[in-house]
Amino acid sequence: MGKKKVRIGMVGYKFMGKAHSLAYRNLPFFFDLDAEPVMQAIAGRDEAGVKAAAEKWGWASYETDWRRLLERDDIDAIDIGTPNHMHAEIAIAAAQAGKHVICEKPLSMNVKESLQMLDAVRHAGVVHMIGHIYRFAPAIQYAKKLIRNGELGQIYHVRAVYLQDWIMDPNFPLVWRLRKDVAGSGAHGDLAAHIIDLARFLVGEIKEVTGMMETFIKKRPIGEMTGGLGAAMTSNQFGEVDVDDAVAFLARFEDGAMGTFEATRFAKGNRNGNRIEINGSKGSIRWDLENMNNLQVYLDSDEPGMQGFRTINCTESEHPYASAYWPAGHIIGYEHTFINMMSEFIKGIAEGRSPAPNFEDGARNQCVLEAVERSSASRQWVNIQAEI
Ligand code: 4PW
Repeated sequence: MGKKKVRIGMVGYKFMGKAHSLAYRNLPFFFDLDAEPVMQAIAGRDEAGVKAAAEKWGWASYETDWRRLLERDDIDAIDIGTPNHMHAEIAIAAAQAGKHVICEKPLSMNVKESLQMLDAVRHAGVVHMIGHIYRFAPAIQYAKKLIRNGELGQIYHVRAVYLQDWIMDPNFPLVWRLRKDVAGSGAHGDLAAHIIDLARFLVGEIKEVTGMMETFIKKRPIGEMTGGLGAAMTSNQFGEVDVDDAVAFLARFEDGAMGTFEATRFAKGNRNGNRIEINGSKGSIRWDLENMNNLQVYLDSDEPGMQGFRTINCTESEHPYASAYWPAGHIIGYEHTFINMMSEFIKGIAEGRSPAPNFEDGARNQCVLEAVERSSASRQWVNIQAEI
């Protein structure tokens, strides 16, 4: 009997469309699963653009309206790689049409929408996932294993930053990622959402937060994203930036740990500096995306005189996902985190369960995001009210 086919309909063909397409295409190269993805159709509004993407990346067909993907009975799962304001509408409609869904982060524009999305996928009984890819780095998975096995002891500190610098030029245009009506927030939903996810994955739920948000450049020329994190001006007019350029917040975790989080697009020289450090009663770990195969580990149990942070290259068979690729020491990169995530999505569909991180994780994450926004406005600590 042949493998079960999971026929994918992808919405969006820019940065995330490309990353997800590559993952579906390469997945069978590296993972021998009971099911395999079929790149059935990709959707986007601009016909020339979406047609070119379909041809280049190997999609069997294309649509210029995502709703057509839901009407087609040769599509099993919808992959949402659009700007954030479209996530809820597409995900809810997909679930109602009986399609499994994977959605880029942040899950939606606010907690209300995220809860509606969670409700829709639960009600329809479809498999759901959210694209927090950094969990799928072997080093992060291994850190989780160390923490779960108690190697770090009781966790006291989580210190996480996500630093970028691609919008620091005051003439960098006002693209969708800088518009509240399309993105919901700025560095907060785009970057802080990732480090919140890493912290939730590695340490647990956040109980309360206090934060601040800042917009350093308040007006920018109108423009649009051109792919990746590139952009072009489309007019000489200026518009108001109504999202944050940077956010910082303190957090208390349910198990007593304290956390500091910072996400910014104004940290010169940091192209994609996603870093986390966790300190426990018996040890610590440090991870940096720009060196993503390495995990730094300190363990008290090391012999006196030999104690210190050691650097583990997480490419051995003990490191989750690593052995799907190359022999030890043959490193992997950013795109492999997408392949690892898609392997879980396809496996989840074959087995009829929603792997983590799923819409519940997305909704819990959104509760933290929204609490930080409320705290920044009120200058108060805010409890996380997760009605999930
Ligand atoms: O994962 C990151 C995003 O959340 C990406 O690598 C780039 O920065 C694009 O958006 C954010």
